[in-house]
This record gives sequence, C-alpha cells and structure tokens, in this order.
Amino acid sequence: MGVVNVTPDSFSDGGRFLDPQQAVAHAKRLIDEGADIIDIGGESTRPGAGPVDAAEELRRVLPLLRALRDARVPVSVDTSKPQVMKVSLAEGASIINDVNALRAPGALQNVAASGAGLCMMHMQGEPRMMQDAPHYLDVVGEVRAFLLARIDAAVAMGVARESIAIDPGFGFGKTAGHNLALLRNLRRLAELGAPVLAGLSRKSTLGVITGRPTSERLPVSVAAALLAVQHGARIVRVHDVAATRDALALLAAVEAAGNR
Ligand code: HH2
Repeated sequence: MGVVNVTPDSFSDGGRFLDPQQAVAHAKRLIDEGADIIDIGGESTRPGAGPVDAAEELRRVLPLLRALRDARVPVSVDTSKPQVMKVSLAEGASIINDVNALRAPGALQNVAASGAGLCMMHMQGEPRMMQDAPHYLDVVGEVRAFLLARIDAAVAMGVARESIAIDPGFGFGKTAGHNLALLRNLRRLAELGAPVLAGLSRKSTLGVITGRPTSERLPVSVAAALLAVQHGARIVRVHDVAATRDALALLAAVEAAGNR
C-alpha cells in the first residue's frame, strides 16, 4: 500500500502533494513502482496534529480520488469521518482506512452499505494527546482484544468478514517498546483471521532505533516492512514503494526456494 498524503502537515511528506497535479503524479509513480493499493489521506494523524473539517478534507482528497478512478489498483481513503467515507465511496474509493477503527457514529453503517473493504486500526487516545503517556498492562493482548471486538462489530453491522483488514496502529498511543512488542507478536493478531496491515514507514520508533531524522529512514523502513511481513503482515503501508517491493521480492524468492 503506497501512501499519498494530501496535507500540509503530515510528518514525513506534509506539503509535498497539496497541489492535486503533484499528488496524482506521485500516486501514478507509486503504482508504476508496484503498489497494489494507493492510500490517500487528507488529514494528518501525526502526534499533536489538529483536526480538519470534513469539507476541507474532501477538498483535498476528491481531486486525487477522481483522477485515480481509472487506475489499475484499488484506492483507499484514510479518514475517520463518516461524511468523508460516504462521499469518497460514491466517488470511487474501494477501501476505507480508518485509524479510529470506524468508531464514529454512522461510520460502520456507511461502509457496510457500500460493500467496500475496510481497515480498522488500534489507537490509544486521540492524535492530539496519544503520545503523552501511553500505558498498557499487556499491549499485545489489549490491541488484539480491541481488534477482535471491532471485527465483531463490523460483522454484526453486515460487513463481510473477507472485506476486513486489521492494524495494530504503530505509533498511535504507543512507545517504541510497545511498537516493538507488537511487531514481534504480529502473528497473534494474524490469528484473528483478518489480513494484518502494518504501517511503520519512516515512523519515530525507527528514528529512536537509528538516531536518524525522517528524511533518512528509508533503509530502516524497508527493513521494518520486511520484518512485518516475516512476522505475519499481509499488507505494508509505505511511502517508498520501489525499495520495499525489492525487499519483498527477495523474501518471496527465499521462501519459494524451499529446501532444494
Ligand atoms: N499511519 C499513519 C496514517 N494512517 N493508517 C493505517 N492503517 N496504519 C498506519 O500505521 C497509519 C495509517 C501515519 O502516517 P502518515 O500518513 O505518513 O502521516 P500523517 O498521519 O502525519 O499524515
């Protein structure tokens, strides 16, 4: 899943693709590099980010969504707002990716009615405060229980089980230690039966480990995507598609080699 953020303030690519033409060109480049899904977002969820209203979010997202209508890959829209979901689905989005796991009133109904795919992510708190003092007794168990409850809620609302992906929400109300425990134990989430999506690309935990700023986190992001897939992720949400593709091609080749 290749990321295109149409925002002024996203943590790693904020402001780069605010111009619709640049956003479209970037999305097409990611598709050419081998992205299987394009994820477009009109509101930053980085720690401390302020909220954006639905009209502004749609103003950012719709030109890109419309331009990608004929793209050869599905487009997902990264939003927590039921209104943005509804309009995006009517305008051709195939997937809703919600960092709030469709907990806003009306969100699940809107997605269930459309038959679209959805990704439900775990977050402790909300973006403005989530990194203040994240706390868990058992981070893996708590994230797993939350995601199971969200799968059940979506299925009860009429969403097909096979349309659901789940995500531990790396960096969303989690310390570096919490993120690493989740990465190490992704298989426990995969056991829930839904494909696991992992978004570690350029995130601050990778900066803590390497001491590098966002702009220098490509190598460690590729390593993180590889580790995530080795630990059970089926989808990786990344900014750098070509490099990640290469690493995953190597992993696939090693696995196909078997014991010959
Ligand atoms: N991370 C971000 C945004 N959306 N969605 C899912 N499912 N999983 C993630 O880990 C995830 C996500 C944050 O990254 P980014 O979009 O690069 O930054 P920002 O939120 O500042 O726009």
